[in-house]
Amino acid sequence: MDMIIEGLQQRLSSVDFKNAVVSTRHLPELRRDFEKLLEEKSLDRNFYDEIVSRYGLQWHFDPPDTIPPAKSVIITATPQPKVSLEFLLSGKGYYAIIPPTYVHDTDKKAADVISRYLSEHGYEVCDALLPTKLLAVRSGLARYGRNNITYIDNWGSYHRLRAFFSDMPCDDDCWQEPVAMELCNTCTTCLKECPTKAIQQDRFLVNAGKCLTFFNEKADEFPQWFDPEWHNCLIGCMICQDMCPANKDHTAWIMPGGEFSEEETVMILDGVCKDKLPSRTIEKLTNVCMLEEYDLLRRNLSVLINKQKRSKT
Ligand code: B12
Ligand code: SF4
Ligand code: SF4
Repeated sequence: MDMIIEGLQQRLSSVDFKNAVVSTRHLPELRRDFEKLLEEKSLDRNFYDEIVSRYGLQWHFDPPDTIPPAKSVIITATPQPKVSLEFLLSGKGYYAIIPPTYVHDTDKKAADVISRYLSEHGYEVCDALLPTKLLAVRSGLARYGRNNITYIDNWGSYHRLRAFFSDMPCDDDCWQEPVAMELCNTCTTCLKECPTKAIQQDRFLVNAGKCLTFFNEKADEFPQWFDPEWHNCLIGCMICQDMCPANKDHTAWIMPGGEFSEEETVMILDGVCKDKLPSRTIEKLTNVCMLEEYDLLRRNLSVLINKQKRSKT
């Protein structure tokens, strides 16, 4: 392996990141992977347009010109736990889980470490908006689960991915066909347990238009067919990850993320405008990256609290 790339790996691993580096010459192939899904209609174009506009997915299949011509893509992964929040209401405590990957403060850490290291060698770095799961798997850093989420040895799916462009050359890489975990050949747990049947036998790609996350990450009312009992996290869903045997050593990894007083809980449930929240509430929500999702919390939290109330009676 190139000495500079090896040094980068060492620097990142000293702060608990794993990484892979691939050449930008593979980007047309990544673009083709996508176009194929649209051509085969595994991905409905209208639905995908909605996803693109909701998440601002203007993919950088052509690297931006903010740095000298990019020659490589660096993909990083860092372990991440679930975060648990407690909300007090009518003298009782209600719990809400934030799945791994929603807390994104590690992105800046990855960028800083890479940027510092590469500048020592005369190279630059910038963010890359690319399909990170596909990149992680094609670079050999991760493998897909049947649930469409990526898995990394020792971390399971409890990790956050990120991608960066650099002008650092990378002539030799481990670019490969996408692979799924061997365990998925004999397991159908996620297929059976997904409450909305978004994971299907006849296709690998998750049916994103059925996934709980698709609904609880947008502010509209839940659709008629949606059973509120399915909702299991403050945002997103953990069923296909927590039921997965490849995650058995990680599912209990939960970090406390803060407690919200009765007054704060009522304010959230009443949908008090974000800028009218007390600074301590803003701080707590910011710490777990939930201030940016504030508009979703009123509905999502109330569904969770009602579910817990039902199970307590
Ligand atoms: C849009 C989006 C969603 C949408 C739609 C997802 C989709 N598949 O279209 C919705 C809202 C449904 C969603 C849900 C979730 N998401 Co999301 N999502 C994204 C986002 C922003 C873009 C992903 C995208 O468009 N992918 C397009 C699809 C086509 O790519 P793909 O899923 O990798 O599909 C490839 C494979 O299917 C492969 N393939 C096809 N056939 C076959 C056959 C075989 C055998 C194999 C091996 C592979 C293979 O080819 C496809 C690409 O060509 C990314 C961020 C990013 N920059 O990538 C996060 C991201 C992928 N999401 C993430 C997460 C965590 C989730 C949730 C688990 C959220 C949660 N905890 O509640 C759920 C999981 C749902 C699921 N089971 O997949 C993480 C993934 C982390 C990880 N370790 O995998 C990301 C990277 C965000 C992050 N901040 O970290 N998500
Ligand atoms: S639950 Fe089973 S099939 Fe699904 S991702 Fe995990 S190991 Fe694979
Ligand atoms: S995140 Fe939930 S709804 Fe989406 S595929 Fe997994 S289990 Fe199904």
